[in-house]
Amino acid sequence: MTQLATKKSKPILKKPKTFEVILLNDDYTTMEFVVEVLKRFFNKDALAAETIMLKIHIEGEAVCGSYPYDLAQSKVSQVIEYSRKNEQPLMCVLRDLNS
Ligand code: TYC
Repeated sequence: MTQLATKKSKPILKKPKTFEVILLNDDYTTMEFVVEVLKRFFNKDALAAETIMLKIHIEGEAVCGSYPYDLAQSKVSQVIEYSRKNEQPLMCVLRDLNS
């Protein structure tokens, strides 16, 4: 059987879009609570959580992680819901890095 030579097309590999999840500083949320959030929702160890919390406290914000859209959005919702349940005004937002 004769085999036709077919030109292999180059696979189109799209870079997965990622979205940064950012925590914002405020004057009322306790430092302990922010450290707990970083460990619980962003899987940070104690040292990383403390370092990120202090960065937010000093600089106003910090990136806690980068995820595909659905996961990033779900982290934002979970952090805000958990904060309100614990009577903390902590704010968490998404940043779109793709444009
Ligand atoms: N600035 C807060 C305080 O002095 C601590 C804090 C840190 C709040 C990080 C929010 O995302 C935050 N109690």
